[in-house]
Amino acid sequence: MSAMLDSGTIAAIATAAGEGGIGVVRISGADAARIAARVFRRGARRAATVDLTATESHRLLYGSIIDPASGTPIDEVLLGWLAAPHTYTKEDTVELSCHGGPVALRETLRVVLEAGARHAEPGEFTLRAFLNGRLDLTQAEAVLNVIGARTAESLRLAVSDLGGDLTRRLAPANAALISLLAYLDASADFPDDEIDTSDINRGLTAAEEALADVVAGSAAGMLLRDGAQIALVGRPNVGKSSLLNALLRADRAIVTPVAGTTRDVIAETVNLQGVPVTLLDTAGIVESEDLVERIGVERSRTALATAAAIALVIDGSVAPTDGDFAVAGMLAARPLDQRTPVVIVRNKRDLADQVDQGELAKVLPESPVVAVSATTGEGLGNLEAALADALRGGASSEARPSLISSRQRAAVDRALRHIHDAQEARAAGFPQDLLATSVRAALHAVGEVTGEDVDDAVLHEIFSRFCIGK
Ligand SMILES: Nc1nc2c(ncn2[C@@H]2O[C@H](COP(=O)(O)OP(=O)(O)OP(=O)(O)O)[C@@H](O)[C@H]2O)c(=O)[nH]1
Ligand SMILES: [Mg+2]
Repeated sequence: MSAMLDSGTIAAIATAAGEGGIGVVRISGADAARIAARVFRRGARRAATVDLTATESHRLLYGSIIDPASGTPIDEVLLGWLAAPHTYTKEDTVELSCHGGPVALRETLRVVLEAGARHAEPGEFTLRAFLNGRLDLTQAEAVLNVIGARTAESLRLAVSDLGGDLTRRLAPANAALISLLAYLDASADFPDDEIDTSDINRGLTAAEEALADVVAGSAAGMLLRDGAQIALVGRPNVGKSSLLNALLRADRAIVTPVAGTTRDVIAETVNLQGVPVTLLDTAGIVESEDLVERIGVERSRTALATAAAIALVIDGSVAPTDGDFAVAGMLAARPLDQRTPVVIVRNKRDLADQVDQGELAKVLPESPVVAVSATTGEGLGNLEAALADALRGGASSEARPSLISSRQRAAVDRALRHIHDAQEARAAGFPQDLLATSVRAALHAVGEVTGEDVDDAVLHEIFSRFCIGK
């Protein structure tokens, strides 16, 4: 980490590995202009060197990268000159847009490093943006989520966090805690004065409500970012694999009229109302003598344990069998803390004779029943909505700007705990300095989210998740 905090000029390939139309080598730091001038020759004839410090900022120059040791041209490039402070890092920055071949980029980076830059650590450009005050920590972490976004919805959320929405939503809690602390400190200087406990209560409640509001939006946000797994389970032949294919709109899993077709767990990702969902198609659950089938059933049970929601598939055209009751009973018998929500899927509704499934539905009284046909696609929209609801736990689907990492969530939870401690201390009539200690701890926890109050180890943990060049 100490290497990451030095102020030398850094460089890295900023674009993804592999071949592409263009690839970018980025240089940032006080020496960026001087280093670039050593390896860049302007114009088609590669004759002129440039003095970037005398060049207007935010301009593109056409020319070539040469190896200054031999004069050999390496690539034809566009050089972007971005003078501090209006850059990603707030430092002087040069972006060399090369042809997007791995060798052209590697060679360009090599001569840039030989000319005096140091190879950047993962996330070091963004770390500098943070240390130089261009981004707060919530925005820096949002950069990761913009890059990693898997659906348009999760991208929208990450981009709003990029603009500092989370910090703005934390601001009222921050302000309430600061003024409370000032009040407590001031009254500590005048111990004989009566303090007004209703003021203290009001401050604590305001901070608590602001934080609770942030937490309330976070589950939906985390779901959009991280996605979730949904397991399709049921006895053999009810149409689990057919449903997987229908939801994927692709022929992924093998479907046959033979019971026991699926032997292993098949995982595929779909976009379910903006949530990136991994669907797990499992082996039909039966008592079996066959070794492979037994292993498959075992894996189905494991999938049940990891999934965030379960689709119990039944065949709506026949009366529920002992097999159906066995699977439903197994779901109903899960211990309370493992009761992920279940949606009962009555498949094969295209078949003429639909049979009442009421007795089976009684085994799982909380679960909604959705009728679909994997064959015709009827009812699939309802099924997607029911599954998305199950994942959201009935909470509103509104995705507010929200906590974007479990680290931030843990810090806010900590802040809430300290506020509760303060409330208890006040109610019990404890001395004010004890109260102030809890308020100060709460403020520190809020500061950890935004990065106002964060230590190197946490920074290292966050920025090491970035790719090199970002
Ligand atoms: N008519 C009709 N037939 C269906 C429907 N869904 C599945 N089937 C048929 O039911 C049979 C079993 O389908 P699968 O998708 O293989 O069933 P499964 O639950 O994955 O079975 P296992 O992998 O053996 O556990 C196949 O012949 C499918 O064509 C449906 O909605 N309507
Ligand atoms: Mg199957």
